[in-house]
Amino acid sequence: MKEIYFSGRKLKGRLLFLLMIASIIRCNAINERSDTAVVSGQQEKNIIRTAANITPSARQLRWQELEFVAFFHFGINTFTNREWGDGKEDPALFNPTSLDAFQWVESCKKAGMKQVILTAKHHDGFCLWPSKFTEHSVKNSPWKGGKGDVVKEVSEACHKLDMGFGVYLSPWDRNCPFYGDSPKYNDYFVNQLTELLTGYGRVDEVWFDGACGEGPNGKKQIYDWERYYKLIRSLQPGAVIAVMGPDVRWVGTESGCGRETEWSVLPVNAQSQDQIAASSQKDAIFVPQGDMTKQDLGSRAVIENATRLIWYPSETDVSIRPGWFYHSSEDGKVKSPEKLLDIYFSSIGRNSVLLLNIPPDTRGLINENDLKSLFGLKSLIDKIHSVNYAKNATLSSDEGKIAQITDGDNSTYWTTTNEKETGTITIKLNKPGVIDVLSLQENIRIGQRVEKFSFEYLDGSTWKTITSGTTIGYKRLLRFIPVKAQQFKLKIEASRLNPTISELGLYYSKLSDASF
Ligand code: FUL
Repeated sequence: MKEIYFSGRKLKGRLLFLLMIASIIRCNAINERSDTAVVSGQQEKNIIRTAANITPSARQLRWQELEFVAFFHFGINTFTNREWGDGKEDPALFNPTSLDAFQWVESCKKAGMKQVILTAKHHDGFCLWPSKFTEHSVKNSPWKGGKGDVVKEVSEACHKLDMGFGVYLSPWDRNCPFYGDSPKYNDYFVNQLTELLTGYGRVDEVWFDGACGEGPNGKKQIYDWERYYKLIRSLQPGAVIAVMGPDVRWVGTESGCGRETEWSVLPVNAQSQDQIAASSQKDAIFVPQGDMTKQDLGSRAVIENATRLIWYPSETDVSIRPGWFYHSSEDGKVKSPEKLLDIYFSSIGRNSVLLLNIPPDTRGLINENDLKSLFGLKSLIDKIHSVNYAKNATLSSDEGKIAQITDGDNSTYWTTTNEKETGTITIKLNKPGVIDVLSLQENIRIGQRVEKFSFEYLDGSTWKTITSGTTIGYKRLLRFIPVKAQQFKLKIEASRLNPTISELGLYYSKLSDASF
């Protein structure tokens, strides 16, 4: 009895101890985010190991998988024929004759896009919703007798069509009299943000533009970014905050052309960012700083000098027309499907999300010319992806079984064993085939790792290089002159820890003239 009593107490004590340890581990797990890590003072090997294990947050992963997002630049500029309004416009000018937000969103869905972002307020301060905090808005326009709300119409179309919905809210405001009176404008901005985040259902992306044309003698507004971010996190926890935000980085150009070497793990060096992180317990917030236009943002040489690393993936914004807003003079200057396909390869194909602007016209419709190009692009993309020649091929590797890399599920993947940083995948077709596109994906759920790869074909008994690259990330697409062969080989030549490949596609775009 005694014995049992004692061992029972011991067991109870042990259980309590285990529970205590488990709860400590759990607390640490809650506080420890996988999308950021401190690396200051560490040795090179440890920094690379840490970088390889940084992964996207759930909201970043959802966003990355969208691949293709629409930007709608629409507002008072549409009716004044300008790109940057001065905030002095008469709201009476805003009068679309047949606005149909469903047409906008449905067209984007048909084109293969998964989310839209609307310019709820551009630099002119004119609000596309009837904000309580300004008179510069649709409520003082003749459209729908001042009872209209473009944000409502677009958000409802998105929710109905199962498309993501995002808002662009320009911090720079040329109409608001408080702009430059920092605390007062921050309150005004937070009030507007609150209206947008509480009145329109789920919001998936909040886009803060960094542009400000005030110049050296203009108004100086100190934005309370941390306050804005905390508000978004509490009201719309699933939304990514882009550009002047901690989740999504501007690729650094508006040409549609991203970097060939595009890392999603970047350093955050500024002291102030660590202070902000320390003051925020569970969800550290980093105010983006530094020059996003630099070519090398995440190489070993760059991250080795970092104090902290974060997952900070790139978004490529570009307009289908020369301008961001609609101008009838640009009706003949809409980018062709072929040009858009180049952009597709140099953005989505370079580890980025493509944010393509399609500005609705003065009727309040996506213009026919833009639709033609958009749908033209969609058929080119579909044509390329119609057959994945790797799907029925025999796949082998120096690491064994790899059937899961053509299953369309980017969470199943090939990798190496024993910390091997290189590896080879061989693809043998049933009969010789012609290909001119290689599509690769890493499993970013466990990090971005591949640093160098090459792709070869077997010519007789000699392996010859077709193409090569550096980073892969979420997706890497490469085009090349058509090659006819039966055997191909992907060689991962350098990686940060074990490389992964989650999907591999071999396609024939039939877009070049070469005939076989
Ligand atoms: C820039 C703005 O100034 C343009 O008007 C446009 O909105 C573009 C997406 O961002 O910074």
